[in-house]
Amino acid sequence: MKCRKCALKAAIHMPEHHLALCKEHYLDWIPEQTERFINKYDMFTRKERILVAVSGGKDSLSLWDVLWRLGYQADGLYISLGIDAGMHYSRQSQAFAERFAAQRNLNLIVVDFKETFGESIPDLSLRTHRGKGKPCAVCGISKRHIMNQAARDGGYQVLATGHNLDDEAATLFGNTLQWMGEQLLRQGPVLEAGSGLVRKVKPFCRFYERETAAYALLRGIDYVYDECPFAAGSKSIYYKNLLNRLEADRPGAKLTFYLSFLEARESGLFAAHTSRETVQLNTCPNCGQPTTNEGLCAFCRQVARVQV
Ligand code: Q46
Ligand code: ZN
Ligand code: ZN
Repeated sequence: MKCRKCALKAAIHMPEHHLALCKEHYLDWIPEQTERFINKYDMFTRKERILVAVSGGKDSLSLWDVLWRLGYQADGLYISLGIDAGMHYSRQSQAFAERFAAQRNLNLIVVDFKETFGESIPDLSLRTHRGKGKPCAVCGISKRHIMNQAARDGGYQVLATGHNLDDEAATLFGNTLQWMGEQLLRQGPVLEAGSGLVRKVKPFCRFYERETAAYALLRGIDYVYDECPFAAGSKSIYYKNLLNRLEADRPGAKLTFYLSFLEARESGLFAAHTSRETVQLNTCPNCGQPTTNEGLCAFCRQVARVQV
């Protein structure tokens, strides 16, 4: 197959877009498309400061690379979770994030969870959940808390994450299976700022995972290949596998699923939830972040249970 633009041998074929491109044109296409999505969804401008949450994986590092190439003011944030039993996942992924930033002379903020809060995420989870289950619930609350805190402390207007279309379609599928109206209303390329929460954006939400992986590979970005060891057996991976089977039979199905959802949401399908969405937010007396709780926010309660 030949490149649509120059007739050289194609490096990637994207049947869902009826498009094949050579390496050079693919490495131009991804930033062009990213810029188009940034503008289409009013994500941010070149005057705003962006904090990119990087995990050391292909999506977040590729996103940071693309924003850097496009001339945006983007710094990185790496949260070391202390998931180091066996394969040293956290140490490995931090090394990839640091190497990436050093190669490009970019600013990477590192928050070491254990150093800051006294326990690694798995240890905190063991204590607060009495050893049951995985640390993902504790991890999720903690990452959201730290990302918002770091963005506020650093004066960033926007927090960008590397979620791709496969991630978004799997989340959408899970939310749809249970018709979770509020979650559906909040899911999208942009979650506006409000009540102490900075704007959150997902500039890669329309790229398939194989497209971000191809970008990282062709750009020579080194990233951590292994997933977090606690990801195995998750619902999200199960949904991704189901959707991959659908996509294999019907190329473009995931993209249609996600884009049709955005259109439906835009035209008010979940609008009934808007009024219920205006929940009273309080300020956590410990960290100053917004919370629906009276008193300490969920994160500070979690940490407080360990510190007593
Ligand atoms: S939540 Fe769970 Fe992830 Fe945290 S413990 Fe690992 S798998 S990193 S996205
Ligand atoms: Zn070409
Ligand atoms: Zn708090």
